[in-house]
Amino acid sequence: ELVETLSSKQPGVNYREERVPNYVLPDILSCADGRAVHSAADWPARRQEILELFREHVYGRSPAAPAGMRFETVEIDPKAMNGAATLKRINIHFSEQADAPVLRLVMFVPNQRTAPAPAFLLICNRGVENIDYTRKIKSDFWPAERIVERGYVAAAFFNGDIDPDKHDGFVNGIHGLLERPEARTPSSWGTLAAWAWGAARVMDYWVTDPDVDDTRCVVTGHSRGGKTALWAGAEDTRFAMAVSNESGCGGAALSRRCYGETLSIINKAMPHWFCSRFHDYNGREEALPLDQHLLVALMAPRAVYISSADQDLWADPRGEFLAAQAATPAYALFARKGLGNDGAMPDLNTPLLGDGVAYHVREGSHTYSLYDWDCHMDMADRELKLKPS
Ligand code: GTR
Repeated sequence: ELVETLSSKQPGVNYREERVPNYVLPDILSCADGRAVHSAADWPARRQEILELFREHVYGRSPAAPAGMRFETVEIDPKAMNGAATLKRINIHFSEQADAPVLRLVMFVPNQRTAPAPAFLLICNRGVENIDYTRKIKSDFWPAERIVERGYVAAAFFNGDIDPDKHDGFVNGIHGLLERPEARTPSSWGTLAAWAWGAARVMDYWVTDPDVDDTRCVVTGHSRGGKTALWAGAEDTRFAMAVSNESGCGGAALSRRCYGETLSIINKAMPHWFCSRFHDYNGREEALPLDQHLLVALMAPRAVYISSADQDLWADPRGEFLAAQAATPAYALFARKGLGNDGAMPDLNTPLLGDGVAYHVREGSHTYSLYDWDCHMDMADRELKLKPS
């Protein structure tokens, strides 16, 4: 029924499984020169090759942190959330220029703990109000109280602090600060890469913060934020886990399926998100030297969680599941089972918490819900806190 409605509303967008083209996914364990990857010892070289493919063809190449970066403590309130947490507001500065972008990191550190705490970092793409540090505005999009209750630092920053979510010719935000537009190439970083770069700068700060266990940090995001979280986890291996909620096209969903949102649609609507070379594959997904299962594989052997919503067909839940599953060979190199299921998509509201890789599809529409957060934290509990499962 949903397929019928969507198909009639969006002619030209495929919502029918039987119309998914036949495709062959690039092999995770075959190097460009034809050599096969046999063991964990072979993985770093192959991983580097895959990472370069994504930099070159999808997200673009990002610069290093600027030498002048500094961390400013704006506020510390040890009695936040009725005493449950310590609020820390940290501004990450990239330059002394007056108009330079500033990443305003919000953190609630659980007060009930005996050691540095593991952390969840949300790359917030839904406005600063959803990460309100005064807690006057609360939303399931960032259930900070619940995250703290479960023993994690609830941390977030607004993506717009790093780069505006519009096609401005890359003259504003961090692009404007760190590069000259005329020096851009087809593989220069786009806006998703810039947001992911912001997450890495939070990690730079966290390694200096004794409240945070920097070996147990999770990067997460929803939709465009979920695409970004996967790329952040791929680029920065200091993240022990990445979570992609309903990230869809250019995130967890396989591009070759051309189901729901496609490359042509996304690159036209959001020309600033990816590197310009990605646009060369509009309508020619089969020519891509990669697909998004390789992005999931870049997390191996670290943990990754992919989640979908059954009404969010635009993001291709099945394509997201198949990418998570297709990453298994990379995990197998480390004697990890990955999703480790029998090949079928799990039932609705039945999270599949595998060994290193997790997936769920819940009932409902396109949003980051409390249910999603709880499942993601269940997986983090197992993968990072080593609680008996
Ligand atoms: C849409 C876009 C999706 C998804 C979504 C969101 O406009 O087509 O890829 O990222 O925005 O971020 O909510």
